[in-house]
Amino acid sequence: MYKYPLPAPSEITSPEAFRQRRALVAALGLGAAGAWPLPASATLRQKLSGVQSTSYGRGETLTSYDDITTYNNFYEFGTGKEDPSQNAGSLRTRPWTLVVDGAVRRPRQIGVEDLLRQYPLQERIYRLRCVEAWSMVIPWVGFPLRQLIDWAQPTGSARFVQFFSQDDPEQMPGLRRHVLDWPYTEGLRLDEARHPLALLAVGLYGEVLPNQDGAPIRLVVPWKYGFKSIKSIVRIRFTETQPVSSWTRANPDEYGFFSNVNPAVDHPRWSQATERRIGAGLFSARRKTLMFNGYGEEVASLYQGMDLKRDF
Ligand SMILES: Nc1nc2c(c(=O)[nH]1)N[C@H]1C(S)=C(S)[C@@H](COP(=O)(O)O)O[C@H]1N2
Ligand SMILES: [Mo]
Repeated sequence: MYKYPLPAPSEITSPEAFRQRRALVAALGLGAAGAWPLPASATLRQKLSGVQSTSYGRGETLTSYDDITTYNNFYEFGTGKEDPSQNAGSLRTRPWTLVVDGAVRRPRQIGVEDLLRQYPLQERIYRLRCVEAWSMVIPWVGFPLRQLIDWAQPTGSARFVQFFSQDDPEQMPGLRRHVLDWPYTEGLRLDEARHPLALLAVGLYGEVLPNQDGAPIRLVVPWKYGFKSIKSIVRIRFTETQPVSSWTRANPDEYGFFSNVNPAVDHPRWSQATERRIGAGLFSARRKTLMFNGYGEEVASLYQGMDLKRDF
């Protein structure tokens, strides 16, 4: 019923096809071969069907498709903001197998297409607040992570969920540089992961997720700093002990396990009190960052009794 129309591999611009097209453009005199503006990662944009609209974030001013897909953090494709849109064309997103294992009654491997047939897709507009003090408003398409967790049936001893990104250096050139301890990994407490706001996203703006935004499936946890929203997930593992995420391993003084958006806890090297909205213009006022990125009413109860300055 809910179709997930994936681009056939033949529809994705291969490096060969890109070079051929560039040669054609040059031959037709449409521009200098080196100046063709199409990024190498250009894929055909493809609409998702059967997407239910929801009231999440309705009325907010959306960040443009262009900004959402050209200003990215995805270190597997380079550390510059424009690197992912330039380089992520080499990621093969079909077929794609997701492994669900660890402390679950029903460990499995499932193809993304099959997974998507199981769950209705919803559109949800969420704010994304990066730890670098910028933010965007993104119309995601996906389904609650909780549905997949219930399907896997964690055992009574499961207390955390750990996520792993794809880590093939053939497809992800950034993996050759040891800027992080690969594969990129993140974790949530099981009750956080089961919170209704936590989303597994497969699209944005009603279309299949572009590679640079974490195709074919990525996490979105809107009350936490952007780096918790791990991209291009290949494995979800349930654990009894708290997993160590890539950013915490890289620098435990700067990035804690929880990483809830918190204007009262500064990053050691800069303030988290305000943020810059991408696309709002260079001279627009900075916004005050809200506790839990403004989702406190929904999520604050998860942290009752905790000292969020210590558990940052
Ligand atoms: N695998 C992986 N996931 C990742 C990252 C990354 O480098 N690798 N960057 C994170 C950071 S820091 C942010 S802010 C968001 C950015 O998501 P976007 O580029 O879709 O806006 O992705 C997060 N997920
Ligand atoms: Mo980020």
